[in-house]
Amino acid sequence: MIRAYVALGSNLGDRLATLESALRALDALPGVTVAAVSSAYETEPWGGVEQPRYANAVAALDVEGDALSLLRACKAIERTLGREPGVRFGPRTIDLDVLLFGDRVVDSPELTVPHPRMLEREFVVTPLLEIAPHAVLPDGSPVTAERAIEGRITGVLGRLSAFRDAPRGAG
Ligand code: PH2
Ligand code: MG
Ligand code: MG
Repeated sequence: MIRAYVALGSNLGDRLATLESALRALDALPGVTVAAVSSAYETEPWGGVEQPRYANAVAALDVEGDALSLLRACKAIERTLGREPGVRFGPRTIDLDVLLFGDRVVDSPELTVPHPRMLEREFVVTPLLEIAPHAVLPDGSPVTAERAIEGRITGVLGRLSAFRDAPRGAG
């Protein structure tokens, strides 16, 4: 079993309802259990495109399987929840990004893990450290907020009800 971390983001439609739906869909995947979920944060859009603020969160998953399968399942959930193709770094109904997959390094055309820009983004690092204060990168270095100056947090939207009582058993 591998502990993975996935970042969730939404800035179109009912953002919190979409994050909840994504968490339920992740937990419903065979071999995937949502083990913990951060608070939902409201964040400044990063990436140079004029767009609404995001709701962002991070989930800890216990996964039986490989990183590429998890990525593909995330893409399928994005489509199911109504994500449509759009501009790079532009607005989206739902975005699911694999941040960490145990201590694995993945460098393929389809997937790069650890997520290459995660440490620069407050909307990733703060929720990650909320649920995993001792998170480390595959090289053993700790995840810290020092460099997390993009995509700043402007407020806390609250806990997501779907998994409010996390941590949950893996059974
Ligand atoms: N996602 C993007 C582009 N910009 N900004 C914030 N604050 N949060 C995001 O999740 C985000 C973003 C594309 O994936
Ligand atoms: Mg993203
Ligand atoms: Mg993405």
